[in-house]
Amino acid sequence: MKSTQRAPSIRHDQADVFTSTPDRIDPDKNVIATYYIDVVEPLTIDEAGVTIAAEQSVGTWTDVGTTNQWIADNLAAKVFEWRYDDGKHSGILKVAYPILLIDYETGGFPNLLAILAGNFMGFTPIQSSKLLDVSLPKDIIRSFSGPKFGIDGLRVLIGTSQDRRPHLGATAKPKVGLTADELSQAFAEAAMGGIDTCKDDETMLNQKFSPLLERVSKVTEALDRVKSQTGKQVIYFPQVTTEAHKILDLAEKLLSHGANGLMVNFMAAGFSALRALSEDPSIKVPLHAHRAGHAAITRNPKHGISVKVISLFARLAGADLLHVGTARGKLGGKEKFAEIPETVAAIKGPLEHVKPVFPVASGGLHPGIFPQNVELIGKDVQLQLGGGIHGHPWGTRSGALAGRQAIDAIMQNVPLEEYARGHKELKVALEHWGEQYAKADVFTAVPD
Ligand code: CAP
Ligand code: MG
Repeated sequence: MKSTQRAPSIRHDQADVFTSTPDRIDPDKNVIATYYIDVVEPLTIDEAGVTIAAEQSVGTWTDVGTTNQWIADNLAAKVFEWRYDDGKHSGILKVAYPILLIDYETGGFPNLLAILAGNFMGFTPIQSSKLLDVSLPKDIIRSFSGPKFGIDGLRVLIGTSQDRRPHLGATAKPKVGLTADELSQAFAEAAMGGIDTCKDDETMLNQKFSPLLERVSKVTEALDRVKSQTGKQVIYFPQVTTEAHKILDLAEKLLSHGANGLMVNFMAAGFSALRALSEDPSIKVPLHAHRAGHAAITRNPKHGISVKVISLFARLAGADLLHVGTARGKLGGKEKFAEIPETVAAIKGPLEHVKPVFPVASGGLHPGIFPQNVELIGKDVQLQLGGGIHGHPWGTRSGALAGRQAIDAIMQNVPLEEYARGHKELKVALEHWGEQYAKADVFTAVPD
């Protein structure tokens, strides 16, 4: 078939098919992606933008006879704004993808990702490229249910709707190895100390030394026993992260064994796994979204997908709680001090009908560095501690007590050291961990 139409291709002499001006881009009719790109000379980023718009929509490396004018007029993505760094070979680029191009209804996240972060990321002349931000038209946002509980729903479950204090979460430590009995004892101790939630660690699933269903039954029973003494129901998020074809079945088993929450690592299982759980009407418990491994695609400042974008997608996919990083702790470089507020805004800010997500700060936390974390993230934060609870010199219960005391001090605007004078578990925690992760060294970042 020989086309008589002018065919959209990636050749720059036909760039007008794939370029536009900002005033002609309707954000209700286009997905707008912001990229950082870095290209080989003599290519400039705006020329490369044409290549991206073409490859990711209706062009390829040559004109093809199978195309037609309707395709060019309605489906071509368009580069419409760019900002050079030094020279013209790196900088920021905005591309608009017409909504008609995207099958968000059947294809959902896989289709969005294949378009927004697809083939071009490996193009020979584009040395690096990072999807920094995405703005979605209302019609696409409306196709996602988002979180079932979100911030307010979790606060109702936990009983903090009035005081709106930070929540305290415990993570199983060691990462793997405890038997079901040992872990249920540890979580019961943490519950006696005042945690609000507890969760498996992200590499635990159904290892032989701790069969998953037995673990869920035992932890649930232990937390129920604590509730009969304290009146407080702690939420347990066992891990449900598994293969796509097994995840709903596994969720059902965990729920039938008493789980009142579920944890999924959406970076390993995919956004669709999280969405499958959140949009299943029979799953009526909150979802803790872990992101272990995100750094493989987010950490390089010049290549990959930003934390902000993966967090926005996790919100759309239905995360009730989502890891956002820490203001002090064991993970992340200096870029996190800009990244975390942006991410928190993306997961809490207005987004049509989609509920705000509860941010989780995790990784090397101990009570002595709670204030910096609350200052950066806000009081809507779950302070999530593994080592910082189970590593307390007096044991897990004291670790949890110290965490709750630090939260009380923050809520009363009292410096931790002062509050610790009347609260011995906090005092011991502050003495034990001292300035670990509080000050800049090779193991932690602090703002300039
Ligand atoms: C924390 C943690 C979390 C990370 C995730 C861990 O344990 O359970 O997986 O914090 O990081 O295994 O390291 P500790 P992020 O409290 O003992 O450090 O939230 O940045 O995704
Ligand atoms: Mg972990």
